[in-house]
Amino acid sequence: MAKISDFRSDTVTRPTPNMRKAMAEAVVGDDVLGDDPTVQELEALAAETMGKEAALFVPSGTMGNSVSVKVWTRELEEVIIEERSHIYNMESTHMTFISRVTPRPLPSRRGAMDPDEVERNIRKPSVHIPRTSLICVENTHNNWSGALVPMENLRAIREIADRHEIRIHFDGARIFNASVASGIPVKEYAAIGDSLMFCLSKGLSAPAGSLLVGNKDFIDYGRRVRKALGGGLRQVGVLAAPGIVALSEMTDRLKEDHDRAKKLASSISELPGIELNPENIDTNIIIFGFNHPKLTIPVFLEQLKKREILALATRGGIRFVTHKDINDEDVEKAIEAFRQLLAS
Ligand code: TLP
Repeated sequence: MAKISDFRSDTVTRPTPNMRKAMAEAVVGDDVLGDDPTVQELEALAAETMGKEAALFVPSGTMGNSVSVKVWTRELEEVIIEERSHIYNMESTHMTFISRVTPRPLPSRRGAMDPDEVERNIRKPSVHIPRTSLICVENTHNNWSGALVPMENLRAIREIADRHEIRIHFDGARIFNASVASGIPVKEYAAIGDSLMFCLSKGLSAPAGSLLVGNKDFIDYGRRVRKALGGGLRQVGVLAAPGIVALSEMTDRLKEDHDRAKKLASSISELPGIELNPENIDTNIIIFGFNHPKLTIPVFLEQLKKREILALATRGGIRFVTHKDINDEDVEKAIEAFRQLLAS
């Protein structure tokens, strides 16, 4: 059987042989009772890597973001958030559903909100008006085609947050992609946020899990919120063990994914129907508009599927993501399929 080239997301990555081995050999205990040494090792490694006091292992990125918003906010408060962000668009409305706060979405330049506009939108409470208590940032920015948000922009927003005594939560699901693309250490990104969430289960290829990092009080309260949301797991060292492998062995190779995404983007950008500036591809996500005289998006995706190439329709276009289980041959196969299908 021909290999399926699965470009739908970096979440489809399978665990490596070293991860499988680590899972089989993990020393475990009941983590809700604080007894799992492998989870403790992963949390210590995560806190150390990000330069924060403490860390919490959570089942998913969505739960990490939900816990963070819940810890930093109260009812009758508001959260400033970029309008295409994952938290606002793709996490089933947990801001209102769990935290009971209103999002205040702001536009951006490829994920970078204008700091002056952020400041103008900070609201002091009155009988009519909620208090702004949190700003959320995201880097790399998924729905902006994996854009790298500039460090100067994040620092400017941090400065405003400090001036107004507002917290920042950083959705760093792909923070290692950001670090590899920019050369800026993850600790510097983590310093922007009072809390940061990052995922083990995307480009780093672990089967599940994300980490929250922050100060000890944030993590202690976050642990209680995680339990309340049903995220306290028992012998979960079997999932923390591949997470340790992910952090120790899988971060440097992300550059390969970025190079392949750039190759794919520059090879297809001139083809009829493709609306894509390859210069906007900073990391491993390619989102392009599709406007072909003969093919619709669903028909094009179906044609690709017949050639064992999977991708996703996304708002306004199509998304291709490169990752560990996509190699040069998959990229060549996709380029060839684009050429044949779009020329015809
Ligand atoms: N993103 C997923 C889907 O939800 C679209 C993907 O395939 O890219 N923050 C960011 C920036 C994310 O991209 C994601 C997942 C999450 C948070 C949530 O992580 P999970 O899926 O672990 O809940």
